[in-house]
Amino acid sequence: MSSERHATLRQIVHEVVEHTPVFDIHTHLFDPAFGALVSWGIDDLLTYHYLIAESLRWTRGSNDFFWALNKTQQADWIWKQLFIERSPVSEACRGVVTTLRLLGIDPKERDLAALRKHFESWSAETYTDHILKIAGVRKVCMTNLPFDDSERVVWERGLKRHPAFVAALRLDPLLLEWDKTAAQLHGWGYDVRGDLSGKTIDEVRRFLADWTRKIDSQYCMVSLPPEWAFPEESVANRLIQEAVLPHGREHGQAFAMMIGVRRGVNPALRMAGDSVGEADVESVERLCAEYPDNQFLCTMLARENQHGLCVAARKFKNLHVFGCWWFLNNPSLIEELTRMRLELLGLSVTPQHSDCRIMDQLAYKWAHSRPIIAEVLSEKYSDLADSNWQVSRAEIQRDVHGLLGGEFERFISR
Ligand code: FIX
Ligand code: ZN
Repeated sequence: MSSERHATLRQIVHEVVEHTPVFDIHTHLFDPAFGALVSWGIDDLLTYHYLIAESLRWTRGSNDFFWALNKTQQADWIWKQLFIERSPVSEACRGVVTTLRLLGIDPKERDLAALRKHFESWSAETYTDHILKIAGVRKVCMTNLPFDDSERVVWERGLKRHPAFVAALRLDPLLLEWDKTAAQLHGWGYDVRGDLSGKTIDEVRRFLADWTRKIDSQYCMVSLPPEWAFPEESVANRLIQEAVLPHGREHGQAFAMMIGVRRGVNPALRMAGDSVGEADVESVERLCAEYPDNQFLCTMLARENQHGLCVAARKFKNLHVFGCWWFLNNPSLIEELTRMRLELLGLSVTPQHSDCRIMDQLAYKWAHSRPIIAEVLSEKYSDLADSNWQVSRAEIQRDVHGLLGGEFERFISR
């Protein structure tokens, strides 16, 4: 194909990827009906835990001074460290600058007090709709934690849900902190015992069924440490095998595993103190092999695991790989992973989720990922065109819809 036709194809692919609405399959955002739990605006953007970790690198000694500040003061301090005293080149810093641009705010005066004014006139509801439009996001999946008191009361009180927000049931406390969670479940009227005896498994299944219905969950999920192994005798594995997977088969809930996080490696950073470790892909393969009637979603945090995970997904059709999680959500790694995944898995993958915690971040995270996905995809279409396989615009639109959430919807509805 001539270089001119390659250029036209590339332009069409970029256009299609830019304009295709996304289903963002894993975020920590809340439906605006959750009120005070919704995070948005410049102070929340600046106090994102990625930026806390980056800014505290410029200090010596204890971090206590930072934790003693209120949110506005923390934002002031981070702004000074990462945006005034040096240039904001990291991906998380660049995200703030991109967000301001997409909101139509000119940051060139570098005046945080003036920037704050732009966020004053919105409510959580109007702001959410504004951001969804700017980001081109059609559906947002939350991470829902009934074990968290402030979230549970909202579900129990009842809420009028925003049409773009769907729920997913997060199971970390159930699977990883069973002793504490058993006491909680007991207090809510589930007849469970710490040693899993008696009616415990049935009662955990009753709890899962109750909350799946209450929140209309799309899937259930857990984050796991790199040491997680299957099979292996552990409370988490017993609960997975005897409660979560039977529940998944009965209620059509895929089980998402986010593997490779080492929590609290530096407790002085609080929620910014988690790290990464290489995990065991073979455990994922063994789980998929033993439970062919369950659907598994998986993302892994270590770069070293990405190739093995793609190969595992080639072997098991009940395994769907998603996202460039957390420390992988950087342009160079998104490109590498997306290329590897398309080459090994074709279009049966969800290349990206945003993991946003602050509503505004939807704008930058997708604005940063879309051109990379488009570039890799257009390279693949160009290679095909060299052998005279021309893709039509409609075919490109079909493919991109699949990559940006459509394929995920098909996978979880099987
Ligand atoms: O466990 C998770 O879902 C992680 O994504 C978060 O806990 C993490 O803090 C995060 O925000 C990563 O992007
Ligand atoms: Zn997350």
